[in-house]
Amino acid sequence: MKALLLVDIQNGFCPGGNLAVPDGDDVVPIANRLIESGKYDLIIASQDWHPPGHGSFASSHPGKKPFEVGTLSGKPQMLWPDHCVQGTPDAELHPDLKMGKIDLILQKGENRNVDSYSAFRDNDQDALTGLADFLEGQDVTELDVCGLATDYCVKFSALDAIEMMPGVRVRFVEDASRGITPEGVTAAIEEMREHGIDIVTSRKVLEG
Ligand code: VGL
Ligand code: ZN
Repeated sequence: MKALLLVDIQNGFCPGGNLAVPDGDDVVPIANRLIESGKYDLIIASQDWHPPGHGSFASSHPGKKPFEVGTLSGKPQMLWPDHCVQGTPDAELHPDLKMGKIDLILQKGENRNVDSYSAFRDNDQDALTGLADFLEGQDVTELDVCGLATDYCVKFSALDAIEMMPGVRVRFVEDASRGITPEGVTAAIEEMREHGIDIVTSRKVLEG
């Protein structure tokens, strides 16, 4: 079985959102082509889904500003603007995303004491979302990962996929993804490549 994981393609990470990724909405038409390609048996979308006052928000840390590093549950934590708060428009998947063919929407980041970049488990690598068991239960052997943001949630999801599901071929679809900073994207791609993740274009996926 082949699966597609669409990471956090939400208003909050698109222009106008609270944690806008440059050109984040450019991934939407490309993701839609992948969704409608008929190449996938299973399509999963993750959704960053924070309670108000989440510990990753700079506003929860007196004196701290967004994009400074703070501490969360004793560990260094990048502090973000308030974003993707449960039930707000910022947290909704992008309205142009073809939702009809998405089989599962997986919400993450609900525990206010730990951030959860990966769609598989929280940043402490402690609490699992159940995604690995779900994919293995569906006999998924190939997983393509794309979305927002390359240097955070996409990278950590792809790395967890390869670590938690040995034997599954994992690919990162580069043009269906955007990152927060160019340096972050370059480093993330290198790190994914080093861990055995194939870096591909949507064109290659669609032609393959
Ligand atoms: C993300 C920062 C904070 C992401 C989520 O989806 O990449 N980044 N929360
Ligand atoms: Zn978040």
